[in-house]
Amino acid sequence: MRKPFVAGNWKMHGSKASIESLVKGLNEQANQVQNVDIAVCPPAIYIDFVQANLSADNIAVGAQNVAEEPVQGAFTGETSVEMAKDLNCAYIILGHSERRAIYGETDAQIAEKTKVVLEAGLTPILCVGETLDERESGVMEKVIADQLDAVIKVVGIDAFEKIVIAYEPVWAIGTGKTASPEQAQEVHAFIRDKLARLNRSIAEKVIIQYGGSVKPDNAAELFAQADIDGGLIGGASLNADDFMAICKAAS
Ligand code: G2H
Repeated sequence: MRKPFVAGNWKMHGSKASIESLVKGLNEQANQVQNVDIAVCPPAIYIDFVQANLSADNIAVGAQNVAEEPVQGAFTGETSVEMAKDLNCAYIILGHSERRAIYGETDAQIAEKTKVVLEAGLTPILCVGETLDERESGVMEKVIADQLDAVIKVVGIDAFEKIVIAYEPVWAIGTGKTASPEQAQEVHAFIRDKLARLNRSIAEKVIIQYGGSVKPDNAAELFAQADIDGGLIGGASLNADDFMAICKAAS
């Protein structure tokens, strides 16, 4: 019922040369993947270059973050959602754990960014997830519920019809450790149940991606879980063969 969605989060990786070759690989293989929504999220400075080189019409482009200020202004170093829209981005990753942990983004800021992205007509990919400490001390569900509640408070539950959620356990990000399919499924079901208490039909439709060391050899098992609707892929999205293998595993 839900169409799987796989997005590549390139983080702060790449050069014109490496991106040209990565996009060439994606163009060559994209037609092998059916019935999966696909996006790539390059560093902002390369978005236009990716758009110029990407010929695969089943791959959308997104950004990894935007400012809370939607349009323009004196905000040195920031990128607005209107700028991302101007470059034909369809998605914006928000609240990635690296934004939360390294740049101090708060639940309230992420909620505000979600609002401006929705108002611009783009789709937020809202990241939530717990640290290892939080998991081990038994507050995992509370942490994830608080991250979701902050956004629900600002945009309302109905807006989740237009939001993609990415569950990314912080301890599994870029570490080579993946949540087991059962561990991931348990949290995905928790997220869907939480939303269902507010609006069952939206909860059934919302796409919940899994992110955290997804690779070609573990993707199929993760995506086979009932509440896992695709993935947000970091390291493995920098290799066209690996990323396309993961996209195929979602179909
Ligand atoms: C988690 C993920 C992509 P990786 O951050 O957002 O990265 O697949 O490298 O763990």
